[in-house]
Amino acid sequence: MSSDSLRFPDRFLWGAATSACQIEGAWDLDGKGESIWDRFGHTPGRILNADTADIACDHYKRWQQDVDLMVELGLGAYRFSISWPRIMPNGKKPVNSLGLDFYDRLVDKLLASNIQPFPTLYHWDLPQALQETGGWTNRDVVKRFAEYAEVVAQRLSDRVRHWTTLNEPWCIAVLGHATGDHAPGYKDKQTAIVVGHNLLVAHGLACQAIRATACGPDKPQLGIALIFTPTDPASDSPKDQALAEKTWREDLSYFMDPIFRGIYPESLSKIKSHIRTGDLELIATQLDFLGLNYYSRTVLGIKGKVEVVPGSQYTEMGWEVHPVSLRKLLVKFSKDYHLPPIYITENGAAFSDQSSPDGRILDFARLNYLRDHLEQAWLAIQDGVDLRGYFAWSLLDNFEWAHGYSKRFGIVHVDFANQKRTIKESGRWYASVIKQNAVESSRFA
Ligand code: IFM
Repeated sequence: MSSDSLRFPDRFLWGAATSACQIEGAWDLDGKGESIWDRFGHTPGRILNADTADIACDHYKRWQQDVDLMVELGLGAYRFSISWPRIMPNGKKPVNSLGLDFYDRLVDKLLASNIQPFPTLYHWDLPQALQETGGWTNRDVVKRFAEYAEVVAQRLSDRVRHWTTLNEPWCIAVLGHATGDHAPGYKDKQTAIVVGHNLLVAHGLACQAIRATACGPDKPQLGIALIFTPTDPASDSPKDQALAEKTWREDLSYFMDPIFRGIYPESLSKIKSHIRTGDLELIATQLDFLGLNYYSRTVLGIKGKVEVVPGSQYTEMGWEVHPVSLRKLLVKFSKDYHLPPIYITENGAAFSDQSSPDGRILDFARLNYLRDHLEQAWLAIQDGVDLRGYFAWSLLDNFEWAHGYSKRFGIVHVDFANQKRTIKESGRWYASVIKQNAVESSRFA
């Protein structure tokens, strides 16, 4: 190792992440129920190129080969999500034991391979049957979610220690219910606010259910994964600065304030009429870790217009590559809130990859993205942030929601015509980082 390598703390957890709907396929196999994303994907016009998640990476059938890939990468942890409609096809009991068996086998193989399982209970694939009664807009869903959490914990908590309740409630509320880009495709801001609250109550109840049920040798570690896209001003004019500061404050506090302070920020005053006695205490239930998902920042100019920054690099998603904001976020949160340990539960980039004549996948833009963000994560640790691990998004190229298969985030390439997996150069590089527990500070061209 060279003298200018950035060494991470001992026991730093190196992982990669996926989600059920994005990789599993087998959308109606072994008793799985329909999810809102199955319905969305089968509705013409919702997803680019009329792609669906029906087959995705066929992980439901190829999971053993995928765990072997994780071993080859040297992962210490694997963050995946559990498909609620696979476990409870109608969103409530009875339980589909074949669904539970799938995750049971996966957890066993991960542990046998020295890879810590890091399941997320909800990564957007609500059972369609629950959507028929209002989905996340219907307060009843919170009880259903807690029952589901209990069923999964009963089966897996003897072996699973770290649990994430929800992935990115902001996306579920806003993209699913205000802009309509995601399933179920609602376009109503007020509905999104109600959904955000119901999600948080569901999170709190699920934490209680897991704590009451867990039967492992160690106390379960509970967390939630939140996505943050901080805002910077386009210029140093006082107007731009004030607007960016306001947006930063409102966006970042939307979920952080209720979870870590037990209050909603002023900007969400419309939520007040939906809060029931005990909700805020439930939402602010003590957590064992915070999962932070970071991809990019937003730059706002006159009248709140999103500006493109000259000279900046943008990913295929149109997201600016801005690693410094990751450190800024980590440091700011650690100062502003009383936080448990943090894991970066997602970070990565969509770029179109090149292949070399000898079959290698040359994705140096992704490699540099990961490298530069890890450097900022390392700096945040030097600043005193209690960062315990990092999960690259994503293990595999996969179904990128409304973008279908047009955007590739994987450190492993998937040829969707024949499901062949190839570890990309970024994946090989990441494996060497994991092996050395350190990042070299040189860049790749
Ligand atoms: O693919 C998604 C993931 O499901 C949630 N976080 C952001 C990723 C990239 O868009």
